[in-house]
Order: sequence, then C-alpha cells, then structure tokens
Amino acid sequence: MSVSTWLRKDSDMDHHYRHIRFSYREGVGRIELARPDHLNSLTEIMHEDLRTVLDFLASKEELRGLLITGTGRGFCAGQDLSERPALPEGQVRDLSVGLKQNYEPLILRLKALPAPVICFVNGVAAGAGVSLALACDLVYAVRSARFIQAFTRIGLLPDAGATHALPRLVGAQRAMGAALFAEPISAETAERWGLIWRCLPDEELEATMEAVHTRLAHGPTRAYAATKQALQAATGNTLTEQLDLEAALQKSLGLSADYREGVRAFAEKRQPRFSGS
Ligand code: T3D
Repeated sequence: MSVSTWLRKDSDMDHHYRHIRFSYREGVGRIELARPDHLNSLTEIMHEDLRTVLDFLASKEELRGLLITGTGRGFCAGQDLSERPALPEGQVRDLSVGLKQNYEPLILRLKALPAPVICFVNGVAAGAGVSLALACDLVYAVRSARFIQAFTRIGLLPDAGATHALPRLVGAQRAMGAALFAEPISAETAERWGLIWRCLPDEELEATMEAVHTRLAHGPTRAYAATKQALQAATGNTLTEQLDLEAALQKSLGLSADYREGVRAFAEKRQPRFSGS
C-alpha cells in the first residue's frame, strides 16, 4: 500500500511537513525523510518537522508503533553540511548548540516514545543518519545499504548518541574501528555484528514494512511497551534492579486484557486477538 492511500484521520496530521512525510494509521505512525536529492541529510527544518511529529505521536494514547525510513536512494547522510559552510579565518562555530537544540531532543524523543520505533534503512546511512537509525528500537536494512561513521572524515567524533549505542551493540573493538576509520559497513556485516536486526533484499522493504505495521497494529501493545522499557533500563541497572523492574512490569501486564486473551487463546489452540489494552 502506498503512503498516499494511508488514512489521515486526525486534524493534527494536517500540519504541513516540509522535509519529511508523515502518515498515521491504526495507531502506527510512519515517517519518511524526504530530501532525496541530498540523501535526506538533516536540516534545521527537518529537525523541526521531526519534533512536531514526535510530539504528536507522544500525545496519542493509542500509539502502537512508529516506522521510520527514507525516500530515494539514501536513508540519511547525517547533518546537512550545506548548513555548515566553511567559516572565514577568525570565526568559530559552536557545534554543541545544534547538538543540544536538535539532535539531543530527537534522540531522547525517540527513546521516550512508549511504543516500539522501527527503522527501515533503505540506502546509505552516514554520520548522524546512523545515529538516528541506532536510536530506534529495531533496525532493518536493505542489502544495498551501507553504514558509515562519516564523522572523522570531517574532523569530528561520532555524536547524536552514536558513542553510546555503538559499543553496546557491536562491542568496543568494532565500535572503535568503525568510528576511527569511517569505512562503509555493509548491511550484511551490520547484521552479522548485531548492529541491526535484519538485512533484507531491497525489493522486500515495502512488504516488510507493511508486515511490521500489521504486527504492531494488532499486537500486545502494552507488552511491547513494557519490553522496550525493560530493555532500555537494562543497560544502566544492576541485576537486582532489573529483576525488580521485570516483576513490577509483569504485575501490571498480568492485569491486562491482552494477557487474559493470550492465555485463553493458548488454551483454545487458536491465534490470540489482542486489543492492545
Ligand atoms: O554540525 C553539527 O551540527 C554537528 C553534528 C554533526 C552530525 C553529522 O552527521 S556530521 C557528518 C555529516 N555527514 C557526512 O559527512 C556525510 C557526507 N556525505 C557523504 O559522505 C556521501 O554523500 C555519502 C557517503 C553519504 C554517499 O556518497 P554517494 O557518492 O553515494 O553520494 P554523493 O554524490 O556524495 O551525494 C549525493 C548528493 O547528496 C550530493 O549532492 P549533489 O552533488 O548531487 O548536488 C551530495 O552533496 C549530497 N549530500 C550527501 N550528503 C550530504 C549532502 N548534502 C548535504 N549534507 C550532507 N551530509
């Protein structure tokens, strides 16, 4: 199904997005980065659009998931470098300003959404484009995609959360090698390393997005949210803290309609019909 056929029910959705496309259907949002001629590199305007849409999604109680992808041959080439022209001698630029105003709010908003955020890397991802993908809860990538920690090529260090995500996902050596040398990592290698969940044939991207949409829209939403919360907390928790968190979350899920339906369906040897409540 093409994006244009997605239902647009909510008046908030009439917001005019300039550098992204957005749709919302069955409680599942879909963001497409939409500056294909510039490999969807991130502009000030794109950041504004993303903040607006993520705030809209955060306000939806019935939110069941978010899918993110890019238009054209790239996913996202990081910061739009045309917004960072070379400065005349004697002038300086404080790069922490853009990170604090744009990148930090983006990464934290994605992490804070209770529902799973799933990224579909449709082509090259570079610089903060990789950071954006890795801030999502799960990453699929087409076989032709590449991941490039392009930062050192322009004299910077990986940012927008990349130095947090990379070593946790792939280990210290692979993180260091990828970051220092900024060589392209193929989607197949990314899958083998555990940088991403799954590498797909290019032609299966749209069908996979639709299948994931259906799973999120008809899945046990509260169990998905609790899973996201627990796995996010795990990186900073002791085992005892994590066991406590699991018990608290499971206690609450044990009271849910989806748990009742799940065990009933098991006993009746049929597929569960989850309501998300
Ligand atoms: O500044 C701060 O606020 C700090 C935060 C920094 C975060 C960062 O993300 S820093 C890293 C920024 N990104 C990069 O350094 C990557 C730059 N891009 C590339 O190295 C290459 O484009 C790729 C390796 C990603 C892809 O190469 P290729 O050969 O497939 O495509 P291309 O021909 O280089 O790019 C196609 C077009 O997209 C081209 O435009 P043109 O010549 O056809 O008019 C190119 O200029 C444009 N483009 C690609 N990346 C960017 C970009 N335009 C602006 N900004 C980009 N990042």
